[in-house]
Amino acid sequence: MVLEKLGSSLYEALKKVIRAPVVDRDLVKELVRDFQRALLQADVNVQLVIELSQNIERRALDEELPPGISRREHVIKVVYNELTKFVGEKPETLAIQPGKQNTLMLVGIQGSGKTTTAAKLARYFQKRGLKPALICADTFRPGAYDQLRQLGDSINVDFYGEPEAKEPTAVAQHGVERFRYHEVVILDTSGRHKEERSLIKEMREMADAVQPQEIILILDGTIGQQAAVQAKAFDEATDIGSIIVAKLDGSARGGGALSSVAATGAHIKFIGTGEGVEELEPFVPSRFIGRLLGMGDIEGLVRKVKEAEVEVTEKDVRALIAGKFTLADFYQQFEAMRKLGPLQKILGMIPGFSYQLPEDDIDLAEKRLDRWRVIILSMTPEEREDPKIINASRVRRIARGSGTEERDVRELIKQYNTMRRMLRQLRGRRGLLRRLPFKLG
Ligand SMILES: Nc1nc2c(ncn2[C@@H]2O[C@H](COP(=O)(O)OP(=O)(O)OP(=O)(O)O)[C@@H](O)[C@H]2O)c(=O)[nH]1
Ligand SMILES: [Mg+2]
Repeated sequence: MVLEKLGSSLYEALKKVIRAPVVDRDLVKELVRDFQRALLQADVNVQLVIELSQNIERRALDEELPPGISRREHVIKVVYNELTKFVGEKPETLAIQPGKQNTLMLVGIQGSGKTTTAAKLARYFQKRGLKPALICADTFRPGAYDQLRQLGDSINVDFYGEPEAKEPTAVAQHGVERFRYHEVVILDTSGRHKEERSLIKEMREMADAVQPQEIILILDGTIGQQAAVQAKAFDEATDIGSIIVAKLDGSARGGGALSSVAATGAHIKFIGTGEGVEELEPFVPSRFIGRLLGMGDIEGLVRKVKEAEVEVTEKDVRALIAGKFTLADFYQQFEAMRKLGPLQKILGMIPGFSYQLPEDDIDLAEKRLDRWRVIILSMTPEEREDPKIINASRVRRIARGSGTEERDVRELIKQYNTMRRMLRQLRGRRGLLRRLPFKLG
């Protein structure tokens, strides 16, 4: 897999920095050269490679070190930042309004992966509790109807198509009408050769007729830097809202496709990583970079660099470990966690103690946090001080009062108990505070 191959060569390059006894100018230059080689081999655009490596070199060598940060950590942080900037800072998702019909129209040239991606998207939304439907508006390729119907059947998603029809726009309209109570209606369209005017015309006509919430361009990741050219051409012809890059498994040119499309400022929302319906991943730039760079070690180091910038005083730590740790404290910890708060720091840095705070998509975590806020607000002060007293009937009352489900309330209490147990264990370890591997106060 190319991304892994690119990743492993970037990682090998970084490892030199991690292991070197001293990080000096020569080593940084060597790192930059290794990076250039790895990126060029993965088909990343030369101009981009030059820009990226110049930025890394300049910042790694010239920037002043923040207090408490070694040159080594600084270089790693710079590499991580620059790579993240390179593919986009923030993850983007498709905006779907639950309870409404959201029509997504997939377009792209022949064989780019539209039909497969249609089914993957349906599966993706189905797993998130939304009601999807699939429409085959490809009247061009024989077999298109059966292909999508079978995919729909395999994941139990409603399907509409007209095997004998000649007018794709009419089929699309009928389908969208039929599925007016479905939340995510996915329109699979036909592909042609990229030069064909008729494809663009058909696309426009259909978009005018069904007014999709979003037109999604499916690009084949194996075409490398050409992907950016295609993205531009489609974008000029119609209102492309999002991009999905398919076939990023197995492709030797995946690095080129992703980086060049990202560089155009287009919104890549998912990547396809296999033929199966599950093989669709939200495109999260930072995670992608983490993976490219060999994950664990690097992320840990980057985190350490960031954490060093968060102030934790010895008093905070003592209070947290020795204190009562009520539900209200717990809630505060989660709020703080959004900013990489002390608890994560303390737990994460203790040798042999690797509890990870739940790390969902940031989005989900924030939704959960909002839910916990209303749940905790619906408790009485006694319950907040002493959650042990929350029995089944109290759970019911709290759920009703906060407009949540009983299982949400129970989940909150469970998380709280886990964390409280851990803090108690910490308290039991003698001399812990002295052993903490970071400076306090
Ligand atoms: N390895 C891999 N193969 C994929 C991926 N997505 C699609 N494919 C394969 O690519 C081929 C074309 O995919 P389709 O989904 O039929 O492409 P399409 O754009 O609908 O093609 P037309 O309808 O002919 O325009 C199929 O063999 C798929 O199995 C992916 O992410 N990884
Ligand atoms: Mg198709």
